[in-house]
Amino acid sequence: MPKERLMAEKTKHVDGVAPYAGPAGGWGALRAVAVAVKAEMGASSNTLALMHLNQPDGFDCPGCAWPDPKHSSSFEFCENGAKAVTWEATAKRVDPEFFASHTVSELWNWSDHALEEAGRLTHPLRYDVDSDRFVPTGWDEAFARAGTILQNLETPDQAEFYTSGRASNEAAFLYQLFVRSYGTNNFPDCSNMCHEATSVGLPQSIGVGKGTVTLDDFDHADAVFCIGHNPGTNHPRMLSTLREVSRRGAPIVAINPLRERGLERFQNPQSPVEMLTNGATPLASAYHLVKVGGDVALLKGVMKALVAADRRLRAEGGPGLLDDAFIEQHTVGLETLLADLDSLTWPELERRSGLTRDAMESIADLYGRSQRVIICYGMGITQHRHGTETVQQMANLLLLRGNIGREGAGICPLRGHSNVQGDRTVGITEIPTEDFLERLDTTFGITSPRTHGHNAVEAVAAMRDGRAKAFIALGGNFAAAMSDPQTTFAGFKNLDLNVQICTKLNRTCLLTGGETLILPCIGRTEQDIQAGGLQAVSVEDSMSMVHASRGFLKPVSEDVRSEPSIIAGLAKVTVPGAPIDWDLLIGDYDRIRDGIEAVFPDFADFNRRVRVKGGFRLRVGASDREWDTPDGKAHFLVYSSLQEDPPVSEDLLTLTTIRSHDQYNTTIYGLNDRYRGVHGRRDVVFANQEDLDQLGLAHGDLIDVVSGDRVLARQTILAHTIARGSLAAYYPEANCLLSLADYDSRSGTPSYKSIPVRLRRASEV
Ligand SMILES: Nc1nc2c(c(=O)[nH]1)N[C@H]1C(S)=C(S)[C@@H](COP(=O)(O)OP(=O)(O)OC[C@H]3O[C@@H](n4cnc5c(=O)[nH]c(N)nc54)[C@H](O)[C@@H]3O)O[C@H]1N2
Ligand SMILES: Nc1nc2c(c(=O)[nH]1)N[C@H]1C(S)=C(S)[C@@H](COP(=O)(O)OP(=O)(O)OC[C@H]3O[C@@H](n4cnc5c(=O)[nH]c(N)nc54)[C@H](O)[C@@H]3O)O[C@H]1N2
Ligand SMILES: [Mo]
Repeated sequence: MPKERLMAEKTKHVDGVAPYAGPAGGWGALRAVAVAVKAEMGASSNTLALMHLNQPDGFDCPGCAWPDPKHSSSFEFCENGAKAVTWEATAKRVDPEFFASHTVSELWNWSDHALEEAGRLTHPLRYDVDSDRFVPTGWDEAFARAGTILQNLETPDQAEFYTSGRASNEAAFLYQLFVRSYGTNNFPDCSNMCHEATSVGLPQSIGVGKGTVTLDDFDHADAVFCIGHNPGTNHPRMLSTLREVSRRGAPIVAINPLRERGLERFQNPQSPVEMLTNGATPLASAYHLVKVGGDVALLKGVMKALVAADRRLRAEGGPGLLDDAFIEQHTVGLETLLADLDSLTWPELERRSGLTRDAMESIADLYGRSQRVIICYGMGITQHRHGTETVQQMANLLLLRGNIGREGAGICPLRGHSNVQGDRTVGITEIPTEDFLERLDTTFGITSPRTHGHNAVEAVAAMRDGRAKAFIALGGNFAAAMSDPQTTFAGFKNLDLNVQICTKLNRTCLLTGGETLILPCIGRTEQDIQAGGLQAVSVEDSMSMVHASRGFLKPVSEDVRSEPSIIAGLAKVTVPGAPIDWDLLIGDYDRIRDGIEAVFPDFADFNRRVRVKGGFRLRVGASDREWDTPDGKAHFLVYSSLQEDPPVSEDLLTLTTIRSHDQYNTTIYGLNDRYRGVHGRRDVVFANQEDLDQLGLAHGDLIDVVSGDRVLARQTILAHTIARGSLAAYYPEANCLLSLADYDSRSGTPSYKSIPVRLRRASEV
């Protein structure tokens, strides 16, 4: 393109779009916190809540699952953590008067942002068909209505019990106990849409579906790889860790189709020098714009280059780069991996990854020179049709140099919801092991069902086909978070019962089929008072640290209850014959923790250890080179061909879906995406300028995104720093482009981040 045109395009005015020149964090973050506090809390004393965030005696931040340094007295504070807290501790209320003045049909047309922004739910509600409104109901009546329908289903397998990852260990454990004593393993959960590729892929590779590193390892790593995650927005406290890594001079390699500010440079709001001099610490020392879905090719290219260098060094008589002793003692499968790498050609790897051979060799060179390497990754890796295999290729790369199970090295999946890892640990899974069920049955005197249950995709299919009749949600906004809203929304309309245990109104609450109940609960910030007094709950972070969380604000109203007490209420009426004293369990959560300890030996001495400052770490075998695989070895796993991921065709681009800086999953705090330079709007699609040129489109044009017969209409296309052939749009708006049938066959994760699409000019209306 002629230079003048390029300049003209770059400077062309598009409403609400202006590049952001600042670093991540810094003054921009402080301003954003002030705005969030003012908008949600006004002058209320709830602002004090922020002072209790992630303090030893305070509550766990509902924002993300990144650990705190020893969970000690350091005042860890981040912009998006503050937004999560102010959003929950808001002074706004959605009370019975609110529902008296808005019908459900009217609310359906509100945006996701407006629905949650209206405030906290204050009373249990049931849907009244005649007036098309939610009306207040009593707790006992609500439980009885739900219990009767559940009891009258032909089989408990007609009910789906969803969990979102904010639920505490205690709530999640009690929930699965209720559901299994009722008689089903139908546990679709948000993990099915998130890190399932990790939960399925890593156990096959290294014997455990969790990360192997601790925060201390970051102090010893010689290099850190950040693949497919955006810490500046989604794990902001991680920026302090990356900042330390960078200041020690250890390289950080970013692999991401978009150039994300939070991986480039960070101004630490807690560093007076950086703040006063307006300085910043550079983060990534190398940034590779991989094509969306090109990570398998990239990882294979890096391994191919590493192996080639290893062979060269050995041919020259020196030691190689592969860790022979480790491989010999701890692994199987190297030969198959090498054969696979040898069969691949560079042009193919270049075409698939969007990177040059030189780039892949440079990554391999750095990797080979570093003694200790950590690979961090997020949704950019897992939410693809071959997410599980991609996770396993990262494990392969680490195993080649013995980078698992020693100081300063390992794999670090960045978990999503603040307790999504803990929920899985305490039994939220549709595919329970026999060992676990036996212990659960022995401890509580029940007979758990043995048939495996539904994951998220299977739950929607069952609702679509009329095989599921009831949906109970412990948190979350399932219908908006899932792929294929067309099918999911219709599936809800087939139900006899929709129960939403939640803090705020959202789209899933409005999918009124038969009986629809909203059961409002307290959040992390609030006091949970039961018969035995003030209760604390526990959560597990991304690094397997379990610690206590105790809210201190007064609950939002006298008519909201804690999650465990709502679960107990449902259980008492649904399974009255179960040999479990639900009231006793919720009277003092120590008793629930005793139950957890009895079922999971890793929680030995739970009640004492959870009271120790900073909590305790659960065993992760691979961290000590104990491989909990059937043969006791770590496995190099081969993903034999570079399958079409996604299909490559001349006129198809690959769309990934991302979070803006102002959202928490389906919760839209605001309409800005500061670091990407977008303000007051979300109807945009990011594209590469050269792709736009080729398509005859310009920055700011109005387009439709088309995938088969699915259309995301009237979006503004923006030229952005993004890999060729790749597009990005915001979730959940873009979910309408993804069919329920598009998911990773191994883990069931919807392929939210590799949607094949075409662009067309939007028709004038
Ligand atoms: N403030 C805030 N915090 C959050 C959340 C939130 O919504 N808001 N959500 C929480 C949850 S549940 C989760 S799971 C995490 C999510 O945290 P992340 O994993 O960081 O989430 P995403 O925004 O989905 O995308 C991650 C990055 O992947 C990149 N990417 C997209 N496609 C590809 C690809 O094909 N390859 C590679 N290498 N990269 C790709 C995107 O450009 C983006 O930078 O954050 C948690 N924390
Ligand atoms: N296209 C696309 N789709 C995606 C993704 C993507 O990257 N792209 N990411 C996926 C991922 S990683 C995830 S984890 C899912 C998220 O899926 P979910 O976990 O189902 O969704 P959230 O948006 O986190 O849920 C928000 C709702 O949770 C409720 N809530 C908040 N706090 C509490 C609480 O303390 N207790 C209870 N009971 N309820 C509470 C509020 O009512 C709020 O409306 O979305 C997935 N969907
Ligand atoms: Mo997630």
